[in-house]
Amino acid sequence: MPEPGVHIGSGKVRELYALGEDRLLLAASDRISVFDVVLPTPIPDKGRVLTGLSAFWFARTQHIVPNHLLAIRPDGRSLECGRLDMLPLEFVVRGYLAGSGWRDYRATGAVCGHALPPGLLESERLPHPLVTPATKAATGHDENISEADAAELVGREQYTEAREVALALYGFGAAHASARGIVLADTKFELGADEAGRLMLADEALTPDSSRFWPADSYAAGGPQPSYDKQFVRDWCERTGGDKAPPGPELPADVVEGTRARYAEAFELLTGIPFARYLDDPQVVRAA
Ligand code: PZK
Repeated sequence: MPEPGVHIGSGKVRELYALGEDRLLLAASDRISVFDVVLPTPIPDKGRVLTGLSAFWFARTQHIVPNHLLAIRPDGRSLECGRLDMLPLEFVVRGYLAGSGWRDYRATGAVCGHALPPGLLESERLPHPLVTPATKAATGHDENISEADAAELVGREQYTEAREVALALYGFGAAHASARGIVLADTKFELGADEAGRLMLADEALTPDSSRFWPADSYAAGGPQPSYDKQFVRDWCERTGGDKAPPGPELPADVVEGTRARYAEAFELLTGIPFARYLDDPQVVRAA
């Protein structure tokens, strides 16, 4: 096994290691978070699904923006990446009215300062996708900011380029997903600059952990939509009660298996590649 490198960061379900000066290792665990709480029961191969999907999208969006991916490790759950100067922003792109966007709209008639027509329904498709940037809070939750403030934070020119990239990536991902029976409701991107100052896509991209995926066949505006990947877990948590406070509940085997199957199915629908082939050889997602 190669050097894991020096541990330099933890996300809720991922770890970040330094590989020398200018490379990083992004490792995705099998942990799952529901209602913002990481559960004690892992979903086997979830980290591989997310890593494989990210690598799939990185390989297919290079015409929109270059990215930090250097290599997929043979374990299928970790990516070697170029170290970038990260923009201190998350680029959230919303194509549908869901989550905090819906709550914001119901309260104010706008989403993060973007005024919208009256009478839109929960989960309705927006007239056009919106970019709603957020600052990455060191601890706790990300804070939505206006596009004007985001532009001030990173400079107007860099902001304008990054928001166009985010919209193009969303458009590409949403069209690809839609042709395969999945609605990409919204997603978030993280971008950085390489040593030459070129904008690069980083982090994970267009995965279930960074996006809202809905099954297209049951989509109907006018209420909340089931999550493609986490709905079994959410339903079970709701049924068995609990206060959504940490530590979350242990999951029963049938919920684990059902959820694992949903992740594998999302991988197969989006990539067109049998998940077993990815497990056998993770490099299969890199071929165009
Ligand atoms: C970077 N994160 C977030 C993700 C964590 C933390 N290519 C890059 N260059 C420099 N920094 C980062 C990246 C990327 N990607 C990403 N923090 C820094 C993050 C996963 C796990 F602990």
